[in-house]
Amino acid sequence: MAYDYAKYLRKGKLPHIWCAGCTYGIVLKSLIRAIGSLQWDKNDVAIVSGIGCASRLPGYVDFNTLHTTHGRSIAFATGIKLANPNLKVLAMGGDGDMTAIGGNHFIHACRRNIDMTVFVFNNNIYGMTGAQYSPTTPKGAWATTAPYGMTENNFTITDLAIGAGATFVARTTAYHVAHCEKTMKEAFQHKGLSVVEIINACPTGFGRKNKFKTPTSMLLWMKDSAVNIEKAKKMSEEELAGKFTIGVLHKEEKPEYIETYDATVGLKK
Ligand SMILES: Cc1ncc(C[n+]2csc(CCOP(=O)(O)OP(=O)(O)O)c2C)c(N)n1
Ligand code: SF4
Repeated sequence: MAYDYAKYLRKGKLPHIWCAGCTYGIVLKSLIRAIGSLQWDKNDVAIVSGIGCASRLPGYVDFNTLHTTHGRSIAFATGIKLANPNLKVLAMGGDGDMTAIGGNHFIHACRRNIDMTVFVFNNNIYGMTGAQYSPTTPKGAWATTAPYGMTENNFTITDLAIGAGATFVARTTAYHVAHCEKTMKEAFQHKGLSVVEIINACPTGFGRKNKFKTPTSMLLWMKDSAVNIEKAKKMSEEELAGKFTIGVLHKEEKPEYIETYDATVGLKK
């Protein structure tokens, strides 16, 4: 039987604005399935985004949602969680939103270990504003602001998150739909700050100018380049060249921010 996505969608907000071949729609469906299978009440979920193509996503889903300012979703989400710790809070945004203008909020959320989930939709570019390079644009890649090729070194989002103290860090892709849903679920169930980098395709802004002639070729690149972290442990450096890992890359238990705060100021014994 087909999955009933409709009960989680705001029909009045459709059709969506994403380009044909954009993978954000695939990820939106994974998100709905992940939350649906956890059987969370819609009213208990708050989804917050900044600005960008990725950040349009909460507008289409029927939860408590907030579309905020560029790079500030984590700050708003932190406020929501502090005001109502019973809510399940998800902050989401593109690589530009989360690691450029919102980079400061990102690292400090990881450091604090507040109990919420952060999804970074990494399409290697600023999609919405016309393909300017972001902190994840690979060296040498074309962008409107790097017409001769990107010269800066790029972030590895998951390394950044682990280094800053996030207690659950994972990577998945829009191609690996079942894996994406499973990883989202695991992140939601983790107590503390969880970060999931989701590799996405922006055929309009990135693909067609970076040797991906079709949206399909971008999905095939994800299929061919992703190696499960468990398998990667048994592979040599040469075998892993040009590949990236998917799966849970880091997981640990650490005191959660709100519980620590409440105990420290005497709100909870
Ligand atoms: C303060 C501020 N600076 C710049 C912008 C312009 N702006 C809107 S979206 C965006 C980039 C979004 O890129 P990314 O977060 O990677 O998301 P994508 O569109 O690729 O999903 C920028 C620079 C803005 N809205 N506000
Ligand atoms: S510009 Fe890129 S990220 Fe934005 S909707 Fe189009 S394909 Fe998707």
